[in-house]
Amino acid sequence: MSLNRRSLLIGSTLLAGAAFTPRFAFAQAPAGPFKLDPLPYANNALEPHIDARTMEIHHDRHHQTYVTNLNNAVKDHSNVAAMPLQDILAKLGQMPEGVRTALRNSGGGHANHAMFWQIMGPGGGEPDGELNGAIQRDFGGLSTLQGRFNDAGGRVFGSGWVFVTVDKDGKLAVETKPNQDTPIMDGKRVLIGNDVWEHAYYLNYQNRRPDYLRAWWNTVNWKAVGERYAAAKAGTLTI
Ligand code: MN3
Repeated sequence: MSLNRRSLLIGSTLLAGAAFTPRFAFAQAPAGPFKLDPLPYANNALEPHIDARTMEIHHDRHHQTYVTNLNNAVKDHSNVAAMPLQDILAKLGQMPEGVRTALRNSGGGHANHAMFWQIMGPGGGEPDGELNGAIQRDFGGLSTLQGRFNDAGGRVFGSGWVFVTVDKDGKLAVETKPNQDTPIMDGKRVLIGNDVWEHAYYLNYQNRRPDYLRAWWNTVNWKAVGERYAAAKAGTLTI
């Protein structure tokens, strides 16, 4: 290796180290197979429907905690750590008993929130193509789907989620789950879901969950949902 090339490589390594050190120092996340992706838009991108402070706390603290606890749960179980999250969730009954509840709560929390950030975004548009056809076929229209979803989400007692599931034939259905459970635990796939834990809406809406449920539809990114629908039918949708 020439001296110049060697110097260049050392220089690059130092530069890369300098660039990455603050990020690791800030995140303080333990090593593990599961990662928190950054929000795919700015914290304030969903205002006025969801405020920037709620997004920041929800993503950077709540979701990070699920990821941290999930990594902690698998750290002494290398066979589980190597599994895709959707397989862990679909096979909870086969997971090591000592970490099964942690996998359920933190694994479910990671899957639910990763889906949640992905299906929201600014300038959401409206459902089209095959997805729109399925909504017409299974609900008679988007407003009926929204009404059933909001009613179901309003009836969740305590903390939980309301989902639209999609089966491999593309059929849609509304269902709810308590806590951080997900239809993935029943071998199903989630098209969309809304978080009805109070941390998702309390700063702006306090006890007015129905108002949050109605406003939330303004944040749905229908292009992303259409892609999830196509992936579900193709059998490639993971979480
Ligand atoms: Mn949440």
